[in-house]
Order: sequence, then structure tokens, then C-alpha cells
Amino acid sequence: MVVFARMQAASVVRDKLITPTYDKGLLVTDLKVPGHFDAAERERINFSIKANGMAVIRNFVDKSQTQAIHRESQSVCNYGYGVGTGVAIKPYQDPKLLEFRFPFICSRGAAGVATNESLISLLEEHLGKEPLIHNALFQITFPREDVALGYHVDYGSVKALNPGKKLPDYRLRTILYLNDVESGGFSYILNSHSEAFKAYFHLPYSQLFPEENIPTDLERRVTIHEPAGTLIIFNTHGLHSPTAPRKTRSVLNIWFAKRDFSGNLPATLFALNFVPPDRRHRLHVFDSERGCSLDVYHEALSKQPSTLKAFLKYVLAKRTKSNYAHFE
Ligand SMILES: O=C(O)CCC(=O)C(=O)O
Repeated sequence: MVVFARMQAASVVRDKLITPTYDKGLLVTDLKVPGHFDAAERERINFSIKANGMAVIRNFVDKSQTQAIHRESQSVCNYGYGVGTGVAIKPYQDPKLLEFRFPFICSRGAAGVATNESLISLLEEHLGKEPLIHNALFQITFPREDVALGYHVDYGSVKALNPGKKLPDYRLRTILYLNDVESGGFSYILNSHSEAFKAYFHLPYSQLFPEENIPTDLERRVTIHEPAGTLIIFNTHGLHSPTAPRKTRSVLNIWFAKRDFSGNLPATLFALNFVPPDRRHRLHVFDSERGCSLDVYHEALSKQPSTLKAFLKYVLAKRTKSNYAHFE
């Protein structure tokens, strides 16, 4: 009897040690005023990021502003930017999704999200003073039956400038839903970042996240089905995955990093007139270019693969389920 009780106590201690805690009750915060956190809301969001690795903020962008950003995203994801004016930036398009990777040059609303004072000062508590954006994109995903990408973590960055490198930097990513998401929501395993880092960071770059290291406790998995205007913030080292959308889904993705981000980055393009004068002290979010000398571009050009190699790479890329998002 004593032995059994001791064993039970030991297993409680062991479970406490190996099973990270989380608090689902803190996950969602419903803002009273769109775009603004009062003290209680801010504290709750902060606690959720610490306890769960993520937070969900309903009503972050109001309805009409969300609709405006949605329209802008549709236009640039389908047609690109500046078509017909001589300066054109193309979207990335494949049969499953459309992306436009310069949201701050074409959308006042997107620039407003990136410089939102409540958001940036909250991020500063996690990422330190004056964080920067290391990547951003509008994305439209089409209905599909299967999951595009299994549980994974984001350790990469702009791949052309950081070839074959996993970057350990702590980053927080935001996803703003631009339409009501009733299927195909973002899925996350709560408070999984430390475990996932230990299990995966040292593995070879091309290896997928090992199945056996994905926590099996279904209680820890959440899928976020929320209305348009909801903002998700999550630690990119936590295990996450898209789910299969039955309807077309549109989002704005922004990745935020610490000022001393270790990877090479291109400049984040933005339109100054989209940033209201009272937010210009937050222009630091766009000040991201580093390690990106012209030589890097020349090297990349001189290493261009032959047409045959490029074709093979394209075919193989189509067949392989990458562990990373297209850009992260
Ligand atoms: O958009 C989503 O719901 C998840 C996307 C994702 O897993 C990724 O891009 O890394």
C-alpha cells in the first residue's frame, strides 16, 4: 500500500515535471474598444502568451476596417500592386493559395495593425524595446480536403538570405482573420514551445518535426474559429498547423522579432502616408534590413541553378511537404 502510494506520488511529480501547464480559460480576450487594450485586457493577453504560448484577441480590428483590409488583400493577392503604373509587384500564386508579401505598401489598415500602440507596447514586454517585423504577408487559402502542413515550428526566415539555417530567435507571430473563420482555423498545441525546441532545433534542417515528439494530449490542442477582425498572437516555437478550410480564408500574417534578430533580412517596404503621424514613433517596426549587402544578391544570382536543375527543384518542391511555411 505504502509502495503504491509512493509510486503514485512519484508519477504525479513526474507528470508535473514533464507535462507543461496551460490555461485555456485565458486564451480569448474580447476587446471592449477595437484596437485598444485596457489594463485588464492587456494583463490577460500577457498571461495567456506566457501560460499558453498564444492569445486570441477578438474585435482587434472593427468590422468596416477589417472589410477594407480584406478588399485590399483580395486586390493585391489576385492582381499584384501597381499594375499598369510601370512599377508592378507580383503576388505569389499557386492552385492552393495566393500571397502578397508587401502588405504595408498597399494597405493603410495593415500598416495600422503593424504600428498599433497597444499591440506594439505589449509585444515589447516579450521581445524587448522596439521590436521589428521580419516578415509579413496577405494570404488567401482555398477550400481543400486535407491539411496543407502538419504540426511544425517556424525557425526559418527569408530563405534566400539565410540558406539552410535554423534561427533560434524568439519570435511572436500575429494572424489577423480577414473573414469569419468557421473552418480551416489556425491550430496550436498550448505551451509546447520549450518541448518542441528541445526535440527539434538540433535536427537537420530538412527533417520534419518528429511525429513521436508531438504531444498527444488532445486537451492541449486548440483550433481557432473566430470572426473577422480577430487577432491571434503566438510564439512561433510552439507547434502549430493550419486545418483544412471548407471556405476560402483570408488573413494578414506578421512576424515580429527582437531588435537583435540574428538572421539576414531585406528591408520591410511600407508607405509612410499609411502610418498616422501620432504613430510614427513606431516606425521602428519597419527598420529590419540587416546582413543584406548587395553581395548577397550577387552571390545568389551567380549560384542560379541550370534550367533543368530549377525544373527538378520545382517538381520536388511540389511533392514534398515542407516543414516550413513558404516564408517565415
Ligand atoms: O495559417 C494557419 O492557420 C497556419 C499557418 C502555418 O502553420 C504556417 O504558415 O506556419
